[in-house]
Amino acid sequence: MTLNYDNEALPKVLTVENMNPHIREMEYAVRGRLAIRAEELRDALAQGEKLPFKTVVSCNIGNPQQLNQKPITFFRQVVSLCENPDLLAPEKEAIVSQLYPIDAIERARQILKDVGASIGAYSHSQGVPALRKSVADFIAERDGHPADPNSIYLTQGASSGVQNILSILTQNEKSGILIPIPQYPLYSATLTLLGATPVPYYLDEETGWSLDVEEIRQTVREARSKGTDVRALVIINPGNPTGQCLDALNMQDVLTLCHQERLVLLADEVYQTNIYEPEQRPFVSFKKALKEHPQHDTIELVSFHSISKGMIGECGRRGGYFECCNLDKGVMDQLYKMASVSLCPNVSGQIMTSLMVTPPKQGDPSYELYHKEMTGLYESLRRRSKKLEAVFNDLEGVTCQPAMGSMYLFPRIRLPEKALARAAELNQKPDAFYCDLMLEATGVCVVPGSGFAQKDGTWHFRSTFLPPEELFDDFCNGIRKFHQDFMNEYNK
Ligand code: DCS
Repeated sequence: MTLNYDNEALPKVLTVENMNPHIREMEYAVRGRLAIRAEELRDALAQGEKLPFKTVVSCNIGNPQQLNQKPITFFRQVVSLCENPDLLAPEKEAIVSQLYPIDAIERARQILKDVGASIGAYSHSQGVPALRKSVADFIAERDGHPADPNSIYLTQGASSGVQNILSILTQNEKSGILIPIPQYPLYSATLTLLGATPVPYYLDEETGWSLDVEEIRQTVREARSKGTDVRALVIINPGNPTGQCLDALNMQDVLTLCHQERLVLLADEVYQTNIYEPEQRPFVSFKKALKEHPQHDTIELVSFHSISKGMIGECGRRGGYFECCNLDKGVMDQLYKMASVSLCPNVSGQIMTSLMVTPPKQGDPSYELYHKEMTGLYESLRRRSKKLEAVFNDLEGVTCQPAMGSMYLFPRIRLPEKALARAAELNQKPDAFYCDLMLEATGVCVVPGSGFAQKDGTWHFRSTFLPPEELFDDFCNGIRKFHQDFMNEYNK
């Protein structure tokens, strides 16, 4: 018998046709086709190709440090000492104390003690207990209500927490999860992967992307009458891609709805410090709102936070947490089993999560610089959000709600008939057509609204306002000129 080792002749065992169909069907526009094209253009520029622009600007993703945002000094000082504990040896003290403030050195020592072994060792599957305790203390101080470290899971970004919670929540294809439209596509993608059913509810653009509880109730009842087992409600607050912040009264109504309709509430609060109208619309966590609700002992809530956003922007480090309230004890055990299969979240991400929740305090040697960096970044983000919003609202056929929070604007674009016809000819959605042309003309990569879903017949795109302030005017002018040229071309 002769064995055939000729690879060419053998069909592949695994093919796109026989792979997991849920993965094939999954879509994630934030890093989709346009982002891939942006990388090609970046390579072309690096190789000296002449294009109508000098740089590619990735406004498709909330990834601040990719756009030159500086990391917070204190956080990096502590993690660098944790990564290289040799620097903490007594004989190095004289040198190291010249390079690092004493509170960074002390903090690193404390963290290494808390972690116990090397940070290269697996930790507790839920996250290092002492680091979880620091998260619990932060929540208690933020909300004025206690938090239990045993109800907290440290995670690799909020993403892995959301994925785990959606997995445990869904039983089969009838299991339905209410997601906002527009939504952050982690939710739709994960539900596709799990073979469960997204149940869309719509945010109202005209009223600043507000959420109508009675409309959600109708949606639940309708979905249930058609056989969908609606189990949970996802709320992204502040919103992505829409930037709205919920008010406290509205939140109480949401909790009442969850109680009456028997829904688990998933509160995605990763943008909780990106709040740009704090007097008018301060951030209120759903944990705090829950504690002030008559059904505070029964409503099941999971809330998520991350080190990727805020002024920290440590996206690549993959850290975050979720807190569970009022979940069934048996479900909590199963959740622990799930986490244990992945052994543990990465320890560097856990350390950054603990630093996010225990920054230097007033009076500490690092406080002044920390405070200056944080407020500088915050003010700059706020200025950039207002500036870009004004630019969008000034464009012909464009309207844009302000970002009360988050890192994004989601302008609505009304495209001329001729542009709609051209997009149809190319078999493209009109917003994708517009965003493609913007990228090719300006190097600015944004995401078409269709990647987040939107009300039928409306078209949008999402842009971050993260390009650095010194380049921001050029960035705005590029968009302005592109839009004028586009309208001139298609309005003729
Ligand atoms: N939830 C929301 C609402 C998000 O916007 C993101 C990331 C996440 C969760 C997950 O982030 P981490 O896993 O990093 O914590 N936002 C993506 C986006 O829209 N742009 O950048 C990433």
